Amino acid sequence: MSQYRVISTRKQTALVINTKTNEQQPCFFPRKVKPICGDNVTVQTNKNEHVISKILPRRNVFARANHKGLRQNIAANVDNQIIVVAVQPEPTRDLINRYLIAAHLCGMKPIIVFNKNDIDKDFFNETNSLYQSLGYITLSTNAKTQSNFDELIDLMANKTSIFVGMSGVGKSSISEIILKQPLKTGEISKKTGKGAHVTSVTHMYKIPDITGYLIDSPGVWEYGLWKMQEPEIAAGFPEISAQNGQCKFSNCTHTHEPECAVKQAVDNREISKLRYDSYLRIIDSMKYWD
Ligand SMILES: Nc1nc2c(ncn2[C@@H]2O[C@H](COP(=O)(O)OP(=O)(O)OP(=O)(O)O)[C@@H](O)[C@H]2O)c(=O)[nH]1
Ligand SMILES: [Mg+2]
Ligand SMILES: [Zn+2]
Repeated sequence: MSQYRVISTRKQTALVINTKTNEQQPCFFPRKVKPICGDNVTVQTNKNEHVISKILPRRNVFARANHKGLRQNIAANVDNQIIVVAVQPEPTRDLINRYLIAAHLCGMKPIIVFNKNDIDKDFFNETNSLYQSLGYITLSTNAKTQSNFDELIDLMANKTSIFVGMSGVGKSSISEIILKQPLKTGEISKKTGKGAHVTSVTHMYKIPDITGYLIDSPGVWEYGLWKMQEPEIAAGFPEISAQNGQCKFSNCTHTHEPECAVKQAVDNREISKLRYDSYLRIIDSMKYWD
């Protein structure tokens, strides 16, 4: 295990933390070394200049689509993906499912946080039941009164967790509660109801007391999945994966094929129609990259 971990990057410099002493230090890196937040790195010091010489093998990488539909790395060595959604701004309809697909493909444990329950405590009742029935961990929180964060803090102990979600849902507000330190948070624009994109860079923080790391990331309006094939998308739906081997065709995409066990399960109401329709829309959205 390396002694240095990348907190954030900006152009040709990175801020790193010495994981033994907790001291922070800016470093340069050569163009061919491309460190990202969360990377374990080796640092060489000559005179007063610190240079990242090597990135140690990444356990996993959280990514998203760039503007061309290619995988763009966001953060490395992440255990938990904490998906924050709020009563306001309301999540776009496939957002949670897109994040869950990424969690599965990137090898992170997803945790769904329904924040701002002070605005409307019943807003997410059905959504919450749906994801709980699928086996996901869900929490209902309120960052204003700081209520209901004990379970989340327990889940983050000794782990690296990234907060993801739309701008203005409360990622930084929740991070502040966990870190017990102020961060930049912002008002939602009265005009658009959208967040104002307060957090501008992906930044890792050491959590006091519970020895874990927290990564706060800038909000996105729509989280884009990079170009992927149907089986990868299906793998992000546990209820669809559960039907593996049951369809007539072994390469069934569960979209148009006859004798499809998934479509059967939707008809029998064993699989939620909401989730299946979302699966179809996400597959369809891949056309956008062609
Ligand atoms: N009513 C209510 N407001 C909240 C809650 N959590 C956060 N807010 C408010 O929502 C606004 C946005 O919060 P942030 O924490 O900056 O949101 P963010 O997700 O970090 O936004 P970006 O950095 O733009 O991605 C702030 O005005 C917060 O005070 C909550 O539980 N209830
Ligand atoms: Mg923020
Ligand atoms: Zn099928």
